[in-house]
Amino acid sequence: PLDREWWKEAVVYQIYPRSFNDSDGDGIGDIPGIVEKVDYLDALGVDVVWLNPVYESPMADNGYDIADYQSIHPEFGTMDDWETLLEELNNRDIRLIMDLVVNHTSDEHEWFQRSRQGDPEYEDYYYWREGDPEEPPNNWESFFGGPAWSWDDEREAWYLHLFDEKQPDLNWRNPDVREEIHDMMNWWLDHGIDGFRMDVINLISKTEGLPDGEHGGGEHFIGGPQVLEYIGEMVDETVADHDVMTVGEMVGVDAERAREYVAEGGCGLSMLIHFEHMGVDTGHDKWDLQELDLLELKRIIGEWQHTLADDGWNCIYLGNHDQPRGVSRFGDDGEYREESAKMLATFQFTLQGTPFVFQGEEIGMTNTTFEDPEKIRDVEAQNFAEMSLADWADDYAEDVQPILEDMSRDNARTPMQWDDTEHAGFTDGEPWIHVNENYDEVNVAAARADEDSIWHYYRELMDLREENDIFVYGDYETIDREHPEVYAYRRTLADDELIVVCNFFEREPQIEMADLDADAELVVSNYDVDGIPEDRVLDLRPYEARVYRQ
Ligand code: TEU
Repeated sequence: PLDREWWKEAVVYQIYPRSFNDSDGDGIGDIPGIVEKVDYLDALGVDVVWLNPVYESPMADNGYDIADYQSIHPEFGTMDDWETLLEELNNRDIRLIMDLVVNHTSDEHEWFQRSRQGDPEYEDYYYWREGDPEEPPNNWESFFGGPAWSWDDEREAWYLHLFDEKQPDLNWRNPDVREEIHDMMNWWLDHGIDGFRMDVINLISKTEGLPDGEHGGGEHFIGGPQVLEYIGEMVDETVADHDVMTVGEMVGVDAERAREYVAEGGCGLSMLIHFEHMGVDTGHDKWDLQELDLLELKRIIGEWQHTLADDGWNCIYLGNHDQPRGVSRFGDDGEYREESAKMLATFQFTLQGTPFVFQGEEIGMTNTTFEDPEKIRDVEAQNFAEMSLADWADDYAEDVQPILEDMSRDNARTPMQWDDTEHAGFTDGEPWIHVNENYDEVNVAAARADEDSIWHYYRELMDLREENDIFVYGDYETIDREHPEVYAYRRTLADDELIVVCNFFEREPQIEMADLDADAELVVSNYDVDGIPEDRVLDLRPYEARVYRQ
């Protein structure tokens, strides 16, 4: 019997609220703007919305710096607006999961304000170290570049921040901190949400004494000594009695490690967002873009598919608000934009796991341009540009701009392209970040009007997945692992079988599919396909994808 769960069968749609739809003309997307689009989400056919942070925040990291976990930032609306959103989604059988950001708060959170004043109740809510204001307490580095410590003049001490200096890390060793967080989570659960996406949740435990480390100190805070205990306790105290989904975002986790979080006997999460496949086209760091290593992609995906096959569950994504646009990165955003976006969607929807679709993917939104550094919005990209120009780059346009155009998180954060009117129909005001120039061609209205569009292709995949258990639950097996251009695999469930063939390149490779039946049924493809050749050698066109059933 299948180990059924609604969240295994669901398709999750990620909304980055700042860039989704602006209802009041201030140029910033908001919750009433999402409410205006619930029928859109329903028409697309998604089952769950994951909402990026909408809480009170000074917005140093677009809401991942939270000043109050139990209120909505006025730019996004009110708690009443949020209630309306939940109700309107639920009326359409769409569930809602919220972003839980508890590795750190904003420095403007009341806890930090009191902590920096030395209030005895709060003094140990964060990691403070006294000492020489010229020399940080250890050599840990921030994910956004530079040291992970800042000096606070008020408390006259250093505080730890693994991200921006406005994102101090919470001290999870302190039981009061953990209890506050559990209470807050229960408050949201009482409001009727269907789960959490847990931001960098495997960073919450740090090695006692905060010693120096190698490589920026990661070994002392990635999957730290008590991380399983803290997450397990959090699960027990909050979600355990609710039928909800929990998605841990985890840096530096491989499939074997993942079992400790999502498999039987682990700490109880439903699935996790890992980063392994985000490295298949980069070199020494995220900014160093290389050609896609398809064999490496097969190795990583295969490893995760096998390791979590019968115990645990995968989350399948190719892009989100922290990554460049999937079609620009793994496909082609020029001549073969439509074909490659459909191929990537085919791939995503035919692996075992829950697909996470990031807003705009369903219309093949692409990376954008940064010819003027004034267009940069993201703190990580800003730091990168500044540090590059200080360290090694001679010229912004020549050295920095091309890298940002490939890899900046802002690529994913340009406004959702609804139609071909001004600002792509996103706002009546001035958008907080520029709209991608291609909005007159790439937009929802055009995509919905064209039966062959990427949008309709996503719809078709969602129907297939809903109607056929094999898409969700079938076992996975790689075919022709060494083929350098084509990623092919088999899914099996009882005597049902799918054969998936994806060409990841513009080149036109052949692949021999010895096990393909002469009368296999073509279930879906991004091209018109003739019958199966007698010798079983398939000639594939640029970015061609086919799914057969036999
Ligand atoms: O991201 C975690 C994370 O590791 C990323 O910051 C990653 O290092 C970076 O984006 C690579 O470019 C989460 C959120 O998704 C992200 O938006 C936040 O900035 C970050 O945590 C801090 O809360």
